Amino acid sequence: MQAVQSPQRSSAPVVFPRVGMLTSERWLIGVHVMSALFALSIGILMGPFQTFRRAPAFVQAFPDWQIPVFSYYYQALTMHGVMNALFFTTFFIVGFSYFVTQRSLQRPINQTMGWIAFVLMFIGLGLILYAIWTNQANVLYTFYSPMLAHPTFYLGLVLLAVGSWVAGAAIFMAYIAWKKEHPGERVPLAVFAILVNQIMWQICTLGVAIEILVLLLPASLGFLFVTDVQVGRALFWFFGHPLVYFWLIPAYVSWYTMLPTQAGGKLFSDSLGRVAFLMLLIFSLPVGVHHLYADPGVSAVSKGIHTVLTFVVAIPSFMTAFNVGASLEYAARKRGARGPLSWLFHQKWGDPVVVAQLGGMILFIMGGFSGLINASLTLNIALHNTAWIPGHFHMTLGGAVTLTYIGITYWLLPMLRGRALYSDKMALAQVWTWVVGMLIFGHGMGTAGIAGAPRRTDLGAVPYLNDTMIFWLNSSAIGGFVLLISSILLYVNIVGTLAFSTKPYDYEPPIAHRGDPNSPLWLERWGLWIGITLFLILIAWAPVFVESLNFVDGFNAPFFDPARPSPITP
Ligand code: HAS
Ligand code: CU
Repeated sequence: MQAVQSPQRSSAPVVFPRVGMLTSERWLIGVHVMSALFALSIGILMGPFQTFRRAPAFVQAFPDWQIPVFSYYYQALTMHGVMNALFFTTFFIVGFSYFVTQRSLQRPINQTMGWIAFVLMFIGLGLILYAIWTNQANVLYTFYSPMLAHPTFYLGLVLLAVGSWVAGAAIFMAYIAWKKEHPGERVPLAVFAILVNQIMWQICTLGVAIEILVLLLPASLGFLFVTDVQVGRALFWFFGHPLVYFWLIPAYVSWYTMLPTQAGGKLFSDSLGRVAFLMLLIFSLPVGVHHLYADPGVSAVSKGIHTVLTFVVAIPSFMTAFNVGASLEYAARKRGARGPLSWLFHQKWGDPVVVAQLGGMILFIMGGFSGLINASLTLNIALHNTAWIPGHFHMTLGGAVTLTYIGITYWLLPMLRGRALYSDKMALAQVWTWVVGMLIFGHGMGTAGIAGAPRRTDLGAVPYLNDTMIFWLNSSAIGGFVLLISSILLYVNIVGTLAFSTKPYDYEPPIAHRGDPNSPLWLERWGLWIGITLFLILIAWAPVFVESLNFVDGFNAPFFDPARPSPITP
């Protein structure tokens, strides 16, 4: 990595502060990043072992293979999904959002609120680890009813959500205070996006909060014995789709507001970025039924409405591809790239921070297009319960999002520690093994899924696999093995940076203090955008909940506890 030498010349409003952070700021952000990396270290390790279990070649070679937790399929899969998708992401997003907000607005985040939020989320992590580790929560990261987990699992989720709400409130407060002092000024694009993310999050988590507090927690405490499965699933996916953009937006913050400078250029259009983020706010919420296409309790009309809106929500990502792509092209041409495609090769391919983000984009091209295939109602019916879907989300969440977060970690962690990254070469090797491993894994899963291999099933020893499925499941395990190597490289470098790095930190992250004065101020009319969002939610979701409630006659599905069947099933 190279130090950023000078402010961006061509865009006047952008200035870089000295890095000097208060110790209290460092600690608050540091504990979030470390907790995220801790959750990831558990979740990430479970992944390759899942791929081994699902590979017939592996199961034949090691038929007696047993390691507690790792080899219990649903326990390990729950640990994998919950740690990676819910805890790693949320801790990282909160820590990164604090960093961006306070450095960009040059005002501190309320420390008391920040620490309260952290403690809540951290206790949540502990409770959930207890529930899964003791084999009392084999419900996967989507925790669909009528499966039931130990109360500590749901309490852990509640604390994670409440903690993240407090964190969001602290960010809103910083923005409101900044706005009072800077009337008529544009908020920097990075903070604009963080605000969009927090608004979307505060709205969507209401769905899952109702699901947990009304349907699941009372049942796991023994007060409720029956449920309505369709209502539970609708509440979950009201939250579940915006959740994926909650993960994506911080990665986009880096692609839009940091990568252009890191790559040696500038962002093509600040205003276009703002429009893309606003579209993500407005259209992320009314599309969740694309996860319920195979559900009998939602009408074809509702499915149709959500299909159309799902195609609309992909548009801001196409806009991002254009905007960020143009910025990368600008950077490369500034360095002398000629011809139509040579800009692709003139990137900073030796800088792990840049390469991690470019690698994320390469994976996201596959992830995004597979998402558009999922979005088509008819194609989805053929793919919904197959390995294709994990193929899709490992390219998006495991690819674009995780790799970008890793790229951010490669400068943020050294900055918080005050020491340079332990090894840039190791980081580069880590990024490339991640890209290659994820491509092999995702392609294997996708193709096995098209051939009919189911998802969420322990496949290694089942008798019904055909040769195509066997080949691609084995291939996925090779991808899993490459990802295992990548994960080891990641953690060796993290420990090295924290404990053994002796080089001083010399990398100044590109943080803008002011928004582009050319971007229209009306884009910051939050009341208007929230109003439109709520209106669309009403149109898109009210019929779904009415249909779901009417689908079966009241709450009549008995709960099922996969770990402890007897005490709760009536
Ligand atoms: Fe998805 C299921 C549709 C995006 C995550 N998705 C999932 C699940 C997860 C997930 C976790 O319609 C599984 C949930 C479960 O457990 O059941 N998804 C979409 C669509 C998009 C999409 C239309 N998904 C994401 C993102 C995720 C994510 C982002 C996580 C972060 N997804 C679905 C559907 C399902 C689904 C159905 C349900 C399936 C089922 O049946 O269960 C779109 O938003 C995607 C738009 C993205 C693009 C790509 C743009 C490319 C870019 C890169 C630019 C490259 C450049 C070149 C500039 C159109 C921005 C770089 C230059 C170099 C030199 C490298
Ligand atoms: Cu979705």
